[in-house]
Amino acid sequence: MASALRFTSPVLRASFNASATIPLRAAAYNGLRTYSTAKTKSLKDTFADNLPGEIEKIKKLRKEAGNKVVGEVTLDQVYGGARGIKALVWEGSVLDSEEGIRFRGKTIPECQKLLPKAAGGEEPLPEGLFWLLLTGEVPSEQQVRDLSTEWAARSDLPKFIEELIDRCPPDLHPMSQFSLAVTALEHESSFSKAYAKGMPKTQYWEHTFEDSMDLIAKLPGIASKIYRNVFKDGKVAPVQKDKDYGYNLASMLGFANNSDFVELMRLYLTIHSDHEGGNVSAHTTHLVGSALSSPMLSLAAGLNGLAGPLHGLANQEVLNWLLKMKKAIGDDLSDEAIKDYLWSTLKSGQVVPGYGHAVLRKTDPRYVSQREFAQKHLPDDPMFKLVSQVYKIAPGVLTEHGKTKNPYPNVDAHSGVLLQYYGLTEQSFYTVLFGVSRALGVLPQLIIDRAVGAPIERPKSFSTEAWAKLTGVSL
Ligand code: CMX
Repeated sequence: MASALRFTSPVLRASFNASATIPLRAAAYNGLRTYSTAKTKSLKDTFADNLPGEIEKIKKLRKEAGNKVVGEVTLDQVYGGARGIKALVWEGSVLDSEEGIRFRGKTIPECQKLLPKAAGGEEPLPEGLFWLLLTGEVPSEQQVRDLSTEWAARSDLPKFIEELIDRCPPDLHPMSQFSLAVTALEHESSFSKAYAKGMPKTQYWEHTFEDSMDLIAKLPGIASKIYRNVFKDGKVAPVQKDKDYGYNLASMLGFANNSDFVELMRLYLTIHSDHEGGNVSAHTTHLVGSALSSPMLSLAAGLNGLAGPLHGLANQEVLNWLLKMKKAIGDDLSDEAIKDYLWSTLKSGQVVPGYGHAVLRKTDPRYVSQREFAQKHLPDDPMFKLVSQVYKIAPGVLTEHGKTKNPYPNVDAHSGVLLQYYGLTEQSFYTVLFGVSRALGVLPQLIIDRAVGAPIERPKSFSTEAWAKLTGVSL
């Protein structure tokens, strides 16, 4: 494996060679010998080869512009959830308020076109998106196939993780079970073991890479074990080593016989992955990771944030809300009936789930891609018709309500309806699927953070008294 590398930096070369002798990592490679014989360049080699150039870019930028002022901060921003404060570096994606997300400069439709697909499939494979996020390059079909094989090969769950999930009470929310299992995977962390042995900083990224790959590989098994335990017979189908990540997730959940659901999983995992660095799950993973907590502990922290109803849990809330609406209005999908229900939600002091966004000021392109999927695969589904009617009416009602800065739907407004159509009707599980995908977005940045030596994060805080003094206000 090492002979295939072309490190230009002596530091990296030394780092790679030294870490190749670490038993845990060597064991990982022993189990993955097939990849070293692949004709195409591996993801790790691609990242390693690009790294010196990326580090140089950051050095140049900081040398030439380190003192430049990039914005100002108002007191309202400080008290308003740090909204819009430019304070983070996130390489994988940038969110534009009007246009939506771009992954390494590419829109969702561009990714749908450019990223490799499964044989016979039309949706992008999430493996390709992960590659793009980590390296900035669109992988070849073979590279994506190799990554599918690698993730399948790393997917076995330690027995104690399965037992841990088995011991959870079925009414412990699936997101708590998910976070618990990811935290417990710390036991397997290559990063933590190497750190305890005194690894040098130059090796941080490689162990973070290995942990991230293991973690991603194991998430479908963990998610499926939770799903099958809580809602089905507890039995999980084995991973098929020659299949892609989305297929295996669908299969382990128990939906492999529906090729449209498999396609939905591929799309779902791709579009929910990354949404720049400031959202709660991404920022939390990055923040906790900045303390050099392992990828397992960092991701678990991010998942706990994703489990909040204003963030990822909104996908469960949306379907609950839609079902309640359906019960209340029956088959009457008239504009008036929808409008009345929206107002009743708002007047009872609740938010309309799936609508609004901290950054976006237009319909979320992740909503649009799911809508297009529905138009293609389930145009006559009554719940899709309801979602479409809400899309027609809600922006007007929310505008009239006058509070939200963005009256348009976000990603969570659509996903539940697609899942329930294929029989995945258990809403409390939906955020777990979001979490599997989110790992594909936040872990590349954690690898990058460790590779470029990002420091521990530590913004400044003041008490209200001190802010008042700073702004010349007497309280
Ligand atoms: N329904 C009713 N009121 C809403 C609203 C909605 N969908 N969205 C925002 N508002 C309200 C806010 O609660 C806030 O009210 P107060 O002034 O009384 O506190 C006001 O409008 C201003 O909020 P904002 O600046 O437009 O939005 P924020 O950046 O503060 O919050 C978000 C963004 C997503 C939390 C908010 O729009 C919301 O609660 N939406 C519903 C929940 C949801 O769909 N979350 C998922 C987001 C996507 C994701 O992370 O997965």
